[in-house]
Amino acid sequence: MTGTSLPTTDELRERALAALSRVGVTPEDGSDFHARTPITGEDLFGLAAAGEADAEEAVAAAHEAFLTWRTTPAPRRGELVRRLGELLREHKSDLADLITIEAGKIRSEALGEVQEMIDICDFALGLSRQLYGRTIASERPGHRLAETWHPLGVVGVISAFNFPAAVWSWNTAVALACGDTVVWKPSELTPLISLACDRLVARAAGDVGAPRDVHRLLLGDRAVGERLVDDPRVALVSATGSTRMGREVGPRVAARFGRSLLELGGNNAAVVTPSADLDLTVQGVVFAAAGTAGQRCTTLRRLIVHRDIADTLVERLTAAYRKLPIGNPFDETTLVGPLISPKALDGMQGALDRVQAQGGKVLVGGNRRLAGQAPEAAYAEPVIIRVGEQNDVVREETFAPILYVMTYDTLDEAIALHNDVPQGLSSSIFTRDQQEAELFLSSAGSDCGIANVNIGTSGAEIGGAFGGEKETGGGRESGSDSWKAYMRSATNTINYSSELALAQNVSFL
Ligand code: UN1
Repeated sequence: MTGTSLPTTDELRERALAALSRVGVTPEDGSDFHARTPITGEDLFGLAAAGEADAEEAVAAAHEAFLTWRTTPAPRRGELVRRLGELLREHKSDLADLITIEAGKIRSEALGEVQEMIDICDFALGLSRQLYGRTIASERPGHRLAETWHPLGVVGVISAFNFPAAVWSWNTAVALACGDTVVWKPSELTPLISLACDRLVARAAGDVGAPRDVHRLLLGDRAVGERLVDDPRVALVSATGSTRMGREVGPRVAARFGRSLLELGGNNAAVVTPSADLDLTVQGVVFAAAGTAGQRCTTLRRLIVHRDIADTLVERLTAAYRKLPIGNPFDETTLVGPLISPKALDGMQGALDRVQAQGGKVLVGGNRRLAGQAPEAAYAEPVIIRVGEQNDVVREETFAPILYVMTYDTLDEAIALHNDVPQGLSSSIFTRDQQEAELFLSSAGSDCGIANVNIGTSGAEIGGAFGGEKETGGGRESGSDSWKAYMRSATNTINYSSELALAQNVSFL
């Protein structure tokens, strides 16, 4: 299937400007960098970038706003995220347009990303009435021991192109409810959706009487991100991106005793056992591996299949891959949109060449598509490739739709293979055998931050904590008690007696 014809860059430019204008943004003309669309691979228009002086000003303003925001009662802070959630609902279609235009996501996934933002606003609103601390039994008579939670400060959010809005919203909605303020440095590849999100927070702040500077946006390059990393007023740096980026950010923030929350690479695998429901497995695998053109950090990249069912499953998967409609992400029938850039396509080709040099066999996919119609764009057929047991390339994350298939004989072997990569974000097992499922979820099973049964590795709900182990960075964002990363706790000992009793029975004076 070749997919439908692509819209022109002019049409996309108009559509982007219309969406921006409905949200309330008039992009400031500039020539520092260009908004671009991977749909045609061409530039949309020039934009002005923030420099280091802007970063300084934004952090100072956000810090000033923090000093009042931290004393605003948390349920009142919740009103800001409630209003933001309302505005996101109102502009769901506009925001999805911008995500499709800039990140190339198909319509349904772009709408899903906005839904994820709406969901986290609902969550953060509830959270604003649930920032609970504990009371602890004191060992001393007439004493109370309590734990209280307090806002942390300015949160620097550094986000990636692939979830240009949802990952920002996980951080921002929770941080704002927690009494923090936010300075955001988005990916240079997705400035327009960032402008729209910033505008909606500003509108929400205006509507509920919160300070404008609870949120500031910095459209800029790496130097701007570095300012956030190094500024001691930025109490928490929450960064999403490559492991290479995290290796720089983590130590730099630690050197000033700041906090960091890192969401780095994923190189996620699924184990398929002989008892698996293959209809469900095929659907789950195709969405997780080929969905979003393989550009989620939760994308399924390694399939570890029991030897007895490998041929049957691979046959069904390759048949499904052959039918994947690739092309215009605005077309309702398209399932695979473009890769973000020609550089991503080169990375994909490079990985395929290396795996094949090590004996890997491409089973389906791998051709470039639509090059005649859009020479600057990067459309590619998702690939399934069978690899031998010894293949180093599978241990690296390539941000493209490549699924490596490996076989196993015993579940212990499958779990060892599964965990034998430096990353540890998401994982799943397809099985109808309860013992197998429980073993996979046990401490002797998957070593990832996310471990699923009978669903793929991607598409997590916001209610759970999101993040991973090992080179994924160890951070947890979004739901559950991830909010604790955005606050500081204090332990309070209150003596309501008239005696001064020392702990541990120490006597003095
Ligand atoms: C990411 O790819 O950076 O679980 C985030 C998922 C989405 C979030 C992915 N809810 O696939």
